[in-house]
Order: sequence, then structure tokens, then C-alpha cells
Amino acid sequence: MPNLKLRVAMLGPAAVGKTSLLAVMYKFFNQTTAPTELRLSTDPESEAILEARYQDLLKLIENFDATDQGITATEEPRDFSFTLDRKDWLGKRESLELEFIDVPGEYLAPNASAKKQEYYRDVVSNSGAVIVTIDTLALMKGGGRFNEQVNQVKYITELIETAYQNISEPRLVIFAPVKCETFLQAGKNQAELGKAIKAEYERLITKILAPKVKNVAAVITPVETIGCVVCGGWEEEKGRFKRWYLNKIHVDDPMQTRYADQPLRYLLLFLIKQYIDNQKGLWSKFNDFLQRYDDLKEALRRFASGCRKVTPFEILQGHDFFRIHR
Ligand SMILES: Nc1nc2c(ncn2[C@@H]2O[C@H](COP(=O)(O)OP(=O)(O)OP(=O)(O)O)[C@@H](O)[C@H]2O)c(=O)[nH]1
Ligand SMILES: [Mg+2]
Repeated sequence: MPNLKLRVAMLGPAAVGKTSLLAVMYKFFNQTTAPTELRLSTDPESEAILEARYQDLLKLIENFDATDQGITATEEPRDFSFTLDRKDWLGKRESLELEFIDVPGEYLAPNASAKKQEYYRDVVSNSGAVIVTIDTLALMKGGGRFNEQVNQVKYITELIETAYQNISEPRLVIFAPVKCETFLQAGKNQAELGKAIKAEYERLITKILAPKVKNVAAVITPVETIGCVVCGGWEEEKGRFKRWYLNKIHVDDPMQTRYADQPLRYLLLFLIKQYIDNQKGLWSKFNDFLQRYDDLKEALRRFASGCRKVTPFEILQGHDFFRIHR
């Protein structure tokens, strides 16, 4: 059993793509263990669920007109544990566990019970990192007129504001725009995505996170979950968004997930820096742990050094949390 756990909260309203993002992150490690030398494994139940969600995504692109109804909504909060160790790590007595908490987006719905809302806030406030999953189509299509309905920026802002009110330990906020293939095609201005996030999440970034820069790092790491589709429009009813129309770029294209590793790399880079800075509290166990396992620390450091930093990737604040001198 792993004895060191770090919690990562998945945050976002229903259907933005939280579970899909977890499924492609799991798949990334599953497919690329050889070159990374770090091994990531999940318990059999988590693996079965994430594999099933991944297969749902594959089904989505079987047809040329990819209908956007591939994935089952999450019904209950669920932990997905990603256990990390080094491939040839001797002993394997202990390992590092990243525990992703996937909460149903309906816990954020305006009519969700106070208990559910409070539950979500507690998950965020007790997690070292949060992945704000953003439906990029809603952010940018139609002049962003469905953004508030789909991404609930105001509510997310308030939730983080409350959850981070009294923090004294370092936190990482990862903005992960998904469904972003349409805007990252060759020939598109890659800077538009970051600009839209900064404009739409302005209050969260400048009023809530920026004043806490000593404790809070924030990055933008887009993930193309599917990769081979573009948005051909949407269906709406009485001004309310209903669904996206997606088209494959070429009929025979396979799934072309891009950047699924990036949130993980940033997460691990942030962790290693905590170790180097020898932070207390939430992080102290992590420090004790790595102190004992130099080889794992080195493998983590090498993996984390692959963080992308050029547009559309960006460190919004807390550059020092990611700066490692050797
Ligand atoms: N085009 C495109 N569609 C995506 C992407 N990621 C997710 N989707 C679609 O978005 C839908 C909803 O994704 P989920 O992962 O179930 O969303 P969720 O945030 O977990 O939703 P809840 O469980 O209801 O909170 C899926 O059916 C996918 O078809 C992406 O990167 N690109
Ligand atoms: Mg889900």
C-alpha cells in the first residue's frame, strides 16, 4: 500500500470534460511507461472505469459526425488513485500516490443542495492542487455567450475564493482548457486561448489568486483530449446551450490526444520544488518521503522537466514554484 498521498481536485461543471481528462491522463502513462521510467498504476477498479471512459471517447470518433454524447456523467464523487514509482525501483515498499477526486459537475449546478456545494468546497480546500477543467468551445465559440452557462466562471471563482480563504501552505491551480482542438490547429493564433482565459477568469486570476502569490501558483495547460475533431457549430434552445456539433478533420483519423502529460508534469514539478524548499505542513510528509528515495526524486525531476512553457502553455503566477536550481 502506498503511504504518501497527494490530493488533486477536479473542478468544473457537468460535461466540461473532467472524467475524460482523467481517462486520457491515465492512458498516457499506460502507453508510455517505457520511455518515462516512472511507472504509474491504478487499482483495478479505477483502471476499469478509466479504461471504459477512454473507450467511450474512442466510440465518439467512430463516425465522421462525431456526436457529442460519448461519456456517461459521473454520478458519485470518486477517487482515482495514480500510484507512481520508478520502474526498477528496488524494494517497492512505498510509493507516491496522486489521488484525483472526480466530483460530479452537477454538485456545482445552481440548484445543487447546500450539502453538495459544501462538499465540493471542502474537496478543493483540502487538496494540494486543483484542476479547473474548462470547456474551451464554450469559452470561445459564439463570442463566449454560453461560457457562463457551461463553465460557471462566477461560481468557480467564489468556490475557490472561499476554499482558499485561510490557506498558509502552497497550492497549485491548473487551468486545463479541454475541447480546445479547434483553436490549436496549425494556422490558428495560439495566443487567443490564453487571452480568453485571462479575460473570462479575470476576477479569479487577478483578485483572488494574484494576492496569494506567495502561496499559490497558477498555470495554463491545455489538453486536446480527442484531438482529431473540430467544432462545426452548436444546438441551442431558447438561448440556452444544448450541445456541440463536432466533425472529424479526416474521416480515418485515429484519436490524437495531445498534451495529456502536461498537467501531471506541472503537478510533479510543483511537488519537487516543495521538497527542495522543504515546506512544512501539507508537504512535510512528502519531504520525508523523498528524502529517503533519491532515485525516485531524480526520476520525478526528469519527468517534470518536460513541462511546456510556450504559448498556449503559460505560468500565470508563482514562477518560483517551478524553478529548480541544481
Ligand atoms: N471535442 C472534445 N470533446 C470532449 C473533450 N473532452 C471531453 N469531451 C466531451 O465532453 C463530454 C463530457 O465529458 P465528461 O468527461 O463526461 O465531463 P465531466 O466534466 O466529467 O462531466 P460530469 O461527470 O457530468 O461532471 C464527453 O462526452 C466528451 O464527448 C475534448 O477534449 N474534445
Ligand atoms: Mg465526470
